[in-house]
Amino acid sequence: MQKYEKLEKIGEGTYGTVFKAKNRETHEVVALKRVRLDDDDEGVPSSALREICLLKELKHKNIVRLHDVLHSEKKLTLVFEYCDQDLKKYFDSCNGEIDQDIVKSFMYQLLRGLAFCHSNNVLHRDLKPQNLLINKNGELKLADFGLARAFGIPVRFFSSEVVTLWYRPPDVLFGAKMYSTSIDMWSAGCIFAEMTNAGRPLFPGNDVEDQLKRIFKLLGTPTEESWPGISQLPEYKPFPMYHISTTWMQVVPKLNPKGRDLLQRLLICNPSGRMSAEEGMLHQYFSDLDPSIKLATDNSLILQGRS
Ligand code: Z3R
Repeated sequence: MQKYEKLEKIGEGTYGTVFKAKNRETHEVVALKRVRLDDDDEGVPSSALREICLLKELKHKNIVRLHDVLHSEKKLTLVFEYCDQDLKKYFDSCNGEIDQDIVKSFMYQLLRGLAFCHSNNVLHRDLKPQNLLINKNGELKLADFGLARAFGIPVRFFSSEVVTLWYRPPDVLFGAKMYSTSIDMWSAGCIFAEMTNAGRPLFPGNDVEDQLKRIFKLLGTPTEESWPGISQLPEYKPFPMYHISTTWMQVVPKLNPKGRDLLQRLLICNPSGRMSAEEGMLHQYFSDLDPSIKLATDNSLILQGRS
């Protein structure tokens, strides 16, 4: 750890505090994340270490680079690429106004990062504005990819703050354990709506029941017909049959019709009906995206070794 000079604290993540730091030799600025595990005495499980070391090979311009994994005295510190701010802080600086061309650029980069990870069988499982990082030049990068598989998603942060349910899909809220890429696509939809509304969350639920109620009031309550197998999910419970009474125009007034179409294809209760990241990038909404964003050379790289 002498390799890095710790600077200011930049956030409280799901697994521990994040600090800005400087490499004493190269002067490179990085983000240090000290991972606190439930039972520090037991040390870091070898399965988690293996997962994390694979993440070092996940290299893409829309994924925050994991430079190094420091493991000593049963403690784990992850050394990440530094970015200027997270999307939540960016919203705060927008004062309720956000340029819809910036939303389009961010959404495209979010889908491109997701498409890359999903094509390498890596899921995020806890996407939210706090782990979408942006740079002054308008680049968006996804942080904390793959950490949920390595460490699990706790109910509370180590700091006892409650982990948000706002971006969680209905299948996971009903206890589904068969995680697939569709979990991240729901979160991407929630974040898309939040971006177009300059930081107002779409489904700010207080607990699992309230979260599901908010979703079903907007999208209609799913049935065995619209979602075969729903009633067999481990924590399924019936909900009143809500009728759709709000239009997408009311929900996302700043978003154009093509954007509303993309949003509706992401926010589908039945996970098998949700659009994939690859399909999302090809959606008509992006037909007039600034070509410099679309054309930026795909310098993605991943070493083999993951089944
Ligand atoms: C890697 C993993 C998590 C984070 C990283 C890098 N950088 C973060 S959080 C960050 C957050 C801000 S600036 C950099 S903030 O000032 O906007 N909270």
